[in-house]
Amino acid sequence: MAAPWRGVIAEYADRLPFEPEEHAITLLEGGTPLIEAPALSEATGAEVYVKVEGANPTGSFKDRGMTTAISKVVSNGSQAVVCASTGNTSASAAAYAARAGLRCIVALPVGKIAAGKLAQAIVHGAELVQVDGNFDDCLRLARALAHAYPVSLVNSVNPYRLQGQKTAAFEIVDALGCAPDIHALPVGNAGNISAYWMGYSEYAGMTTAASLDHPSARRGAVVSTRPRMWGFQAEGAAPFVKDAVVENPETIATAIRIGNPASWAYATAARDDSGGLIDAVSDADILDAQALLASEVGVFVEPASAASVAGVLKKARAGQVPSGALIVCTVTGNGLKDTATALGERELDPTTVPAELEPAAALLGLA
Ligand code: AN7
Repeated sequence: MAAPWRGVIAEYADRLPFEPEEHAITLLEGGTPLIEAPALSEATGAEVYVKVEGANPTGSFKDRGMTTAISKVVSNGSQAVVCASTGNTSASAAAYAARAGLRCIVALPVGKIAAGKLAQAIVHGAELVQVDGNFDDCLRLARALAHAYPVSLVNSVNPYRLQGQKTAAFEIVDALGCAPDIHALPVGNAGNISAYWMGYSEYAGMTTAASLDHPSARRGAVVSTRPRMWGFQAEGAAPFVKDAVVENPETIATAIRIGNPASWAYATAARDDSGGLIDAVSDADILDAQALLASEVGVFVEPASAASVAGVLKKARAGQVPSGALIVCTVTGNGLKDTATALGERELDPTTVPAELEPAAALLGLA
């Protein structure tokens, strides 16, 4: 039997900037499923897999970067952390801070957080500040608090966040035995696309703009190729596509409702150095992709997560997906975080019958 998964810091210790004596704050994040998606392969003429990051302890990819960021905060002796969030960062920060016994302050855009994520922050004991503004305003506030007071910022501008998040690329190469031809993922604050590119590059023996100056980043090559990075934003929150800050971002995919991405330069480098692209998808396409993932692939993701799949389907419709290409789509967060959006206009009151065979069978059309 394979050894039990130990969390990303222990699993990739030789590639992360931690010393053996540093204590890892972990909830055994990572080691998430990489699932073949025949329905997507059929729709695109490619070979498509989904990396299911909703299987992480708090239900999103943020846990990979939070184990590293919070572990460093603890090593450095800080007692409190702060973050801005569209929901998943705060859920993850709250859980890891609770585990570490730290105070956790989160700044959230009022009224724009999915209910499940808000519940997570509250239940894990975070201190919430609702901001009358959007995520970009929240991040400005969080940075200012961390600058002026003894609290550590754990947004992805903290370099240890991207260090942890790069492990998802390692897992994909470890599972496939090679790098994919194309890696697709949603883009919000643009940390994750930068982190994946760093991970793929390190396995290929190369460094990137986002790499830390640490010897672990320069170990030998494991594979010789890297994927093209395909990032997808929501049309109403697409600063990369417009090549300008979006002052009032709007999308049903609240997780990526971000108009001024913090990792703008790293993500631009990831896109260009990989020969990739960052495009936008409509809210309608996002919801269609979310429904298709649920009904045909068997994976329930939150709306923002479906942007990666919506983007690949859009490119396939435009004839821009190379036939037979090996494609991995990261689906970043769990669908249970935002059931209201997923249910939308659907019928929620199935007909009631007595618990008896005949009426039930008749109703189901089985009789
Ligand atoms: C499900 O939680 O920014 O491009 O504050 O929750 O690395 O920002 C979340 C982002 C994609 C975008 N999918 O990733 C936050 C936050 C989901 C997300 C993204 C987010 P980045």
